[in-house]
Amino acid sequence: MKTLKIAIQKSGRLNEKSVELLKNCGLNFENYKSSLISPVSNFPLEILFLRDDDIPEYVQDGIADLGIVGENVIQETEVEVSYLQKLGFGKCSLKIAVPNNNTIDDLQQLNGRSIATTYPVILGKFLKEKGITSDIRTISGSVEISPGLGLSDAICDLVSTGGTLKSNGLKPFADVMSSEAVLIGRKGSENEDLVQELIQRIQSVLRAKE
Ligand code: PRT
Ligand code: ZN
Repeated sequence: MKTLKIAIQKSGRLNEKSVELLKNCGLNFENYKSSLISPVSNFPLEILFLRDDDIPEYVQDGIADLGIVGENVIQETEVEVSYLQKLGFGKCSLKIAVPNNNTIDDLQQLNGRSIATTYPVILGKFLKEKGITSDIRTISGSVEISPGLGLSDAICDLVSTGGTLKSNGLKPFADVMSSEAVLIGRKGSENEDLVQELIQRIQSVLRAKE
């Protein structure tokens, strides 16, 4: 029989909840921090532990049949995958934020301004839809310190509690997208019996939580 592969985050904000969800589905596997692949002893499934950024492409290319990753990462990588199930954790929003003392109060005022982000694809599409031309500065992290350093007028980053914005003297200004962890599959994988079986187990775990 075929063995499915599911890719989940190795460490980070989605790791623990992803492992918990799979365990609650009755899947038995070891969760060693050092291993990159863990076989499931009671279901034809292997778990791949990866950086979240790599998960959408692994699934698109069929190296993994399934993946658990934030919608923000899927949209940013522009892959062709099937959305199978929203999972209800890892909730956050991608927001544009500006310094507290800034008088920008209308999206159009972002015209000609610079915005630092690690999400240039999603931000670029959002601004284009609104007819705004800003200078998108792609950086790889610590986005929230960039206005204070004079590197940009605004930022576009993920927000959950809002604490990080606050402690960096920034205020949310516009919502770009909301996101949560989702189960994705290789295109067409949803027609396979094993994938259906797993989706059904996940859905009953989610229903039991309601
Ligand atoms: O190592 P790897 O590449 O796998 O992980 P990562 O460091 O890229 O991602 P990680 O673990 O930080 O986040 C994984 C996913 O969790 C994200 O892609 C989102 O889908 C989701 N998520 C939910 C968040 C947040 N909430 C969140 N608050 N991801 C990041 N943040 C950061 C945000 O960037 C900012 O720095 O937390 C800070 C803001 O948090 P608050 O609570 O102060 O608003
Ligand atoms: Zn990442």
